[in-house]
Amino acid sequence: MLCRRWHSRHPVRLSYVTAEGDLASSPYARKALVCAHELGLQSEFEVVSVETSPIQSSSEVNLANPLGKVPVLLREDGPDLFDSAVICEYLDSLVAGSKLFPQAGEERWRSLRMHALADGLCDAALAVRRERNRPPELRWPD
Ligand SMILES: N[C@@H](CCC(=O)N[C@@H](CS)C(=O)NCC(=O)O)C(=O)O
Repeated sequence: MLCRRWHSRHPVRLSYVTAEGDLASSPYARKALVCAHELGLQSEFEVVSVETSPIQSSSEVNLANPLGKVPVLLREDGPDLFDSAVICEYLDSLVAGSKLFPQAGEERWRSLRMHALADGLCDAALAVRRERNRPPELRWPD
């Protein structure tokens, strides 16, 4: 656990991967944290750092998310939430009047389109990192 600050207005825990001291090596977790910052909610959370990957599972993460992936939002007043897109929308719903994700109309499709683009960038970043972590003799030449 890296951060034990706890503000109970929104009793939730945001859980994400770390590696070598990097606070948010998961791009999806980083995206959710950006939403939390944009909404002014960053100090409302206790952030828990958990190592998880396809070859190293975490029982804490598995309990909260049957897919075994981070980020997960642990809530005391409802089921834990995943994945990052759902967490981002949930965080948005906590702030009255501030809508990163408008509920209807063309603005909603615009924001969901941008979110899909962000997820695609996360997918690409993860694919690059996984490839770089493979032994050199097992990597694709380019
Ligand atoms: N679609 C998910 C993807 C989450 C994801 O792939 N997280 C990775 C870390 S970047 C993970 O936990 N991987 C563990 C595993 O694949 O077992 C989201 O948006 O939250």
